[in-house]
Amino acid sequence: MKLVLAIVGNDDQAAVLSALTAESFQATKLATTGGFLKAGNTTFLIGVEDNKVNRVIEIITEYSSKRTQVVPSSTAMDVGMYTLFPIEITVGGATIFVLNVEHYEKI
Ligand code: 2BA
Repeated sequence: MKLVLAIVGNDDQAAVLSALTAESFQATKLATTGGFLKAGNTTFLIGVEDNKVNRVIEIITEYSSKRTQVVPSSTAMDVGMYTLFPIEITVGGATIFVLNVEHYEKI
């Protein structure tokens, strides 16, 4: 058995959790904070049989993979006015650890 520990962005956590539970994977969701940005993120603990680890990673990748998004940005013009223009930013992504589980039981 393995423990998949996945850190995903808060924007993606609901979709990841829905997809995991739709396929009957059991997950625990922790509210966590990134050490670098000090912004909230979500850590999932998912205990699975070895042969299902790849499917769990596929789901997490599908719903939290890095993608680009176009958002409006503004710049000041010399005449004291602002103009809006679109910029492309990268959002999403996940950090995944797979740990061996030495012992597992439910009491
Ligand atoms: P990511 O590498 O995608 O990491 C996203 C979040 O995943 C991290 O949030 C942290 O909560 C977790 N994480 C990533 N790698 C980890 C590891 N080896 N062990 C435990 N947790 C881990 P933040 O720490 O707030 O980092 C946010 C983003 O800032 C990172 O995105 C990375 O692009 C950048 N970053 C992090 N540390 C950096 C550093 N020392 N220098 C430059 N950029 C850094």
